[in-house]
This record gives sequence, structure tokens and C-alpha cells, in this order.
Amino acid sequence: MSKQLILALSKGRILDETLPLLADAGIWPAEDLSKSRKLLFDTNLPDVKLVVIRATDVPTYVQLGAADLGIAGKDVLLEHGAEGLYEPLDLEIARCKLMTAGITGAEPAHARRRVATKFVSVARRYYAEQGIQAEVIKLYGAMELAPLMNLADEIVDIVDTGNTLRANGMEPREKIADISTRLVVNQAAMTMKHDRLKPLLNRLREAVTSRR
Ligand code: PRT
Ligand code: MG
Repeated sequence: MSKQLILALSKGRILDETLPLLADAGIWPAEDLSKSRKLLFDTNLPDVKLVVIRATDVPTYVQLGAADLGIAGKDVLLEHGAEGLYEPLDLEIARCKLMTAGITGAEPAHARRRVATKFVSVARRYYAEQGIQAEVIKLYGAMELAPLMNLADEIVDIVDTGNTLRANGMEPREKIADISTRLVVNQAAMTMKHDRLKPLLNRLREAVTSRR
């Protein structure tokens, strides 16, 4: 294993909250991420590099050891499965909820409830646990449209303020999980690179607790 630590960051809204947290922990990219088309960055710490990738790819990179550690939403981790990953720290950013939702006041139109979501594993598990027969339909975006277009009776999606649902005539129903952003670590790296990982984990943990 190399002497470097590779930290995989989720692009998008999580990144906007991750960079200030990393700065609180004394870690800065060597150049402005938003002004660069690069994907691999040096930091002020000689043994730490950053990669910036799709949120849904972060668990894969860390699981397979291409990155030693990563930052990803709990929703992404629940959907991906946690095999080969440690989750030592809740970064307490990008908080939201995974919920079921449907058209306000509407009853399911199908005996076998149709559920549109990008979180198909989470949804299958959830409806099975509830003893509800469900046909889960994979979508890649704009879940809120599915019930309006009669594609589905319900959706499973991320809800924060609920404004997106309300703007589309929908209501939040059941909460599946509270979501926040987590630090994940490759299990082999946790042992083999423990000496280098430990101070980094401590800095991050202190940055999180000092914000409470
Ligand atoms: O582009 P991609 O399809 O990968 O995802 P994205 O553009 O929906 O989100 P991205 O990449 O910017 O960030 C996704 C991660 O941020 C999620 O995995 C969560 O862990 C976290 N997060 C926190 C959120 C929200 N809050 C959130 N509000 N992700 C998405 N939303 C969206 C939600 O999908 C819905 O469309 O915001 C809308 C709901 O917000 P309210 O306030 O209207 O309820
Ligand atoms: Mg996006």
C-alpha cells in the first residue's frame, strides 16, 4: 500500500459543506476545486490527496481500496451496502430525511403499490419490512414527477424542508431514515495505515465536535 492517504469527496451539495469542515480540520486543497477540471488534488498535508467523484461512486472507491477514506451521504451508503467499509464518524452535515411521499390525500391506485425511486434497495427492504407488496421502479432523477404522471403511487426520496414535495402537490408520509454525511474508511487501510489515518480521524472528529 502506498504511503499516501486518498480521501474521496462527493461532488455536489455535500462538497459545498465538506470543504469548510475540512478547513476547520486543517485540510485545504492545494488549488480551488471549482476552478479546475482536475479530479485528483494535492492538499496542504503532504500525505493526503483528494479525489472528487460522483457521490454514488464514493463507497465503491473506498470499498475496493482505490481511496482509503471517503465522505458520502448515509442515503448513498444505505443504498450501496456497507460491506468492506467502516463508518467511524458522523460529519453532521447535509442533514435530511429519506421518506416515502405521495400525492396529497391520494390512496394507492395499484394493489401492488408502485414505488418510484433511485434508492431501490432501500425501498425494497423498507416495504418488505412493512409487509407491503411493492413494485419498485428505478428512476435517476425528478422522482416528484412520477406520481403526477401516474407512473407510481409513491416515491422514496430525500426530504429536507418539504418544499419540493409541496410545490408538486405531494405530502411526506413515512420516515425511513435520518440522513447525514458520514466518513467511511476502507477496512484494510484502517489496519495497514492506522498510524496515518488516526491523526486525520482525530482532526476531523475535533472539527465536528467544535461546531456543536
Ligand atoms: O446529482 P445526483 O442525482 O447525484 O444528486 P442530487 O443532485 O440530488 O444531489 P447532490 O449530489 O447535490 O447531493 C446529494 C446528497 O446531499 C444526498 O445524497 C444527501 O445525502 C444530501 N442531501 C441533503 C440532499 C438534500 N439534503 C436535499 N434536499 N440531497 C438532495 N436533496 C434534494 C432532494 O432530492 C429533493 O429534490 O432536495 C429536494 C428536497 O429538498 P426540500 O428542502 O425541498 O425538501
Ligand atoms: Mg447533482
